[in-house]
This record gives sequence, structure tokens and C-alpha cells, in this order.
Amino acid sequence: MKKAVILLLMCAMLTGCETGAASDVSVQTTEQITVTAAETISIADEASAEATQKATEISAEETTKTTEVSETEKTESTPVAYYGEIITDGNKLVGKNTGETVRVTGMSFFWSNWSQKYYTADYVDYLVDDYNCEIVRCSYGVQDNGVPHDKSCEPLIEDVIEQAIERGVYVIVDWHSHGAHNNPDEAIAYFEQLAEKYGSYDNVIFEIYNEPTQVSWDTVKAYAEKVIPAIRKYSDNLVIVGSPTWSQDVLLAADNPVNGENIAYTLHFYAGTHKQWLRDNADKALEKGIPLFVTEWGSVNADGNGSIDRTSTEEWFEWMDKNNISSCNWAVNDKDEGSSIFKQDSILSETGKYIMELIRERTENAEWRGN
Ligand code: IDC
Repeated sequence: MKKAVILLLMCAMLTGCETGAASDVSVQTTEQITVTAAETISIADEASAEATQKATEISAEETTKTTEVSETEKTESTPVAYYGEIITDGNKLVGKNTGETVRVTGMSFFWSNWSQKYYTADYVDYLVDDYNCEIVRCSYGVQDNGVPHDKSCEPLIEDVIEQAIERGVYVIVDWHSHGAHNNPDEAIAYFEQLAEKYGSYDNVIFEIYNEPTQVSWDTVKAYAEKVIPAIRKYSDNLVIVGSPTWSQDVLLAADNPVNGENIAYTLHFYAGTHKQWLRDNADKALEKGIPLFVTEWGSVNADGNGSIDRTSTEEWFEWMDKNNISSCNWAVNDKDEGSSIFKQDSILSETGKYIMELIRERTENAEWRGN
């Protein structure tokens, strides 16, 4: 604590201390220090003198709306320890341990071929400790011909999976492709070995096709029915399937669901572009009995850019709150575009601050924390 107070003083002296920077040292021992009722600074405890400028700090005006959850509470339970495996139950997703509806909220990493610097255990810690994420999503960059852009991300994805397991949060591994059906064999080979290695952990969720574009549902369904059996050799964990038109045509899936067990469907929305009509579609799909999971959403336009559409984002959150829909926001990245949560390395963008607040509002009083 003494060291933390010194760091606090140092931090107070820094004029540029308004960023939400992720520490690139381990933040597993992070302490929460209440400065005033409205101002809380989280500072990595050990080995962090030189990392002070990088220690995560939330500015006073951001934290007036949030309630910090102490480290003690965080370590007492975790989403995965509490809920267990997420499984389907009709049109709902429930915890295997609790038998009750589960709703988890978190962040998606960016295309793994373009943003490898964020695929680290430290960023998982940052997302869990500072963003209060209950889930993270790895987006394995795959080209339209269904071949991975670059396999060098595979060990990094495993680092993220292993840290998610360590921290007790869920982790989606998404085959981030717009043309996966062109080469199911690549997906089969990847997911089969992944399921063998990690499929016994309740944390792991398999998303086998990010976003089919203009292909028929029959094509996507046939692809899913090839990939899922490879996963099922080793794991009964939740599998999430995309649908045509960038995973918006969930009604097509509802009319003719994929054969198999424990399968949910992803719904993707970008608040600046997608409005009530897409929620109406989603409502109909839910009514027809399929479970939905928003594995990717943006607060901006569908091209990933533009400014935050707060009104539309709030409408979407009202809908997700009402229907207990789990979600991951796009994206953990610092590309100069509206959807990036960082503007550079680990300095939060305006979007990053906004999304952090939204996630915290959903997760700080979650059931698994003992509420
Ligand atoms: C976008 C990135 C953008 C990149 C583009 C490449 O934000 O920087 O140039 O991919 O295709 C999705 C996709 C996701 C998109 C995102 C925004 O899943 O890959 O990322 N988006 O366009 N679906 C709807 C929107």
C-alpha cells in the first residue's frame, strides 16, 4: 500500500494522467485505491515504479458513474467458476452450474493478422480488471478463400485462451472470415486441434464462421455441419454459427437450424447502421426458438468507422438487457477508426471510454460476484 500511495502521488503530479492505459507488466496484483468518493485509480502494485505512466487510471468524471469492485471480490469468484459451461436451453443460454440464464459482456480482439500486439495475457488482464469483461473474443483472421491470412497468430490466440482460463472468463475463438465455406477443411483442421487442446475447459466457445456475406443459408448450414462434428470429437462446448448478410439473417437460421447439440447463432450489429428492423428480425428468430449471441457489435457504422451513435447503442443495449443477450464489442485495436477502443497503443479513445462504461454497467453487479 505504501508503494501504491507513492505511485498515487506521482500519478497526481502527471498532467497527462487521463488515459486508460493498459499496463504492459502483469496487473494481476492490481489494487484499487479510493481517492475520493468519485475518483478511483488502479495501480499495479509490484514491479511497477517505471510503469506508473502506464498504470491504468480512470478519470474522475468517468468513475462518477461506476462502482469499483474490489480485488478481493474479483478473486472470490469468476464468471466461469460460477456459471460453468454456457449451454443452450431452447432459445436461452444458461449456465450448466446454475441452470439459469447467463448473460456475459466483453470485448472482441481485432483481426489477428493485423493486431497481434494486443493478443497477450497482459491485455486479457487489462480487459478483465479494468474493463470488467466477462468474456473476450479472438478473431482469427481468415481470407475469403477460407485460408488463414497468417498462422503466426495461433500461439498468440493460445496465450489469450490460457489467460482467459487463468482468470475465469469466457473466450470465443472466432474464425474471422467472410468466405469460410470456400475451404471448410482449413476450419475443420484448426477447430479439431483446438477442441482437443482446450475443449474440456468450460471457458472456451467456438465461433466457426464470423460473417458469411451473400451466400445461401444452405451453404452456411452445410459448412457448419462439416465443422461441428470435428469439434464434437473432443468437446461438447457451445458452438456459435454465423448467417448470411454479415450475420444478420438469423431468421433463415431459425427456419432451418443446424443439426447438432449446443449450437447458438451470432447476431452482429453496428449501431450507426443497424436499427429497429434488425432487432425485429432478431425477435422473430428468438420467438422461433434459436438462441442468439451478439459476438460482435459496434457503436459506430458498419464500416467500423464514423462517430459513436449513442442513441442507437442505448436502444440496442435496452434490447440486449431485456433479452439477456451476451455480447462482445468490436474492437481491441488502435487503428485510426471509430470502432477502436485505443487511439494509440493503450491510450483509450473516446469510443474506448464509452464502451468501458457500458460494459462496467452490465458486469459490475453481476450475479457471479455474489449479487
Ligand atoms: C473491419 C475493420 C477494418 C478493416 C475491415 C477489413 O474495422 O479496419 O479494414 O474489417 O474487412 C464486421 C467484421 C469486421 C469489420 C467490422 C467493421 O466482422 O471484420 O472490421 N465489421 O467493418 N462486420 C460488420 C462490421
